[in-house]
Amino acid sequence: MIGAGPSFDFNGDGTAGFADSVAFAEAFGRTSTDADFDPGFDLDGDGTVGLGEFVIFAGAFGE
Ligand SMILES: [Ca+2]
Ligand SMILES: [Ca+2]
Repeated sequence: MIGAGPSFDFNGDGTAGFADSVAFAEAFGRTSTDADFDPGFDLDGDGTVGLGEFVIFAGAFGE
């Protein structure tokens, strides 16, 4: 369960789980200037996929 926080269900299977963590790991470190940047991973909207998302993800994972 993710609760009221941002959704980490990147693959749409209804839970935040291992497959989502893999997708996040692949996106981690990208910025809005990268061609393969996916804003769907930028949960805090700062233009990068980084520490802000990691903190949110760590809190959401497995709940
Ligand atoms: Ca999922
Ligand atoms: Ca971010």
